[in-house]
Amino acid sequence: MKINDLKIKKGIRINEKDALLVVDIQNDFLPGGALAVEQGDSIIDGVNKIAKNFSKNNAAIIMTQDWHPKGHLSFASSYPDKNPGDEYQSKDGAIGPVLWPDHCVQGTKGAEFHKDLNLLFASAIIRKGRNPTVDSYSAFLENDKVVETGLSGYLKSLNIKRIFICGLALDYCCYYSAIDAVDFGFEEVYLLVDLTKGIDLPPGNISASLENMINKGIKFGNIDNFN
Ligand code: VGL
Ligand code: ZN
Repeated sequence: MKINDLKIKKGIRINEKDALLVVDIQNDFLPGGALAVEQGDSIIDGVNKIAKNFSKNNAAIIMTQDWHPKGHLSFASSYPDKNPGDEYQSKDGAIGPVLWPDHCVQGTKGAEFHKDLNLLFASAIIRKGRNPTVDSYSAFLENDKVVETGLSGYLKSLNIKRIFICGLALDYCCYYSAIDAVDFGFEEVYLLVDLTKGIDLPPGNISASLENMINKGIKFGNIDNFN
């Protein structure tokens, strides 16, 4: 499945039961960063625009920040004989399916939001991946599928029904957040396809994740199709 072949929902009207989830627009995921997503910087203007639109319509805006301790077990450098990009899956699912370069280490420049990302409209910032032995791609649930970040409860207490996801990376943090949003019972979950870019590791991962999202009932939007 290719992004250009997805069916895009038209005429979305944002309301106060909607939430925009802006995923990991941090220096390390942008060109020049440790785990750079190709063209990741090209989405920032659009994300700022859509955030302003959500804010104007009294919707919630949540940003996430990958926030690892030094020596995190998702880093290839934590193993004597591994390189970034190597396939690796821990038995409990906590780490994998690949290992990463050191990235988004707490307190470093790489972990900071990109300077052009407008944080003004965010009502909450969720930091994830803080457990040294468990990764957290999803904004809702750590990779062990047990420990929650608290985001679901937060959004439910705000009576949020629809979730719109943008940011980095399409096939990791956006993908897992979208799947979990459905599993946590939110009525409609959208990926904003022109406001996200993928890593595609292992190769083919973007296509496979789009396929899985379609099968899960996730919908697709873009910035031009909001009223
Ligand atoms: C991410 C890999 C490792 C992401 C975070 O934000 O998609 N990907 N950590
Ligand atoms: Zn990470």
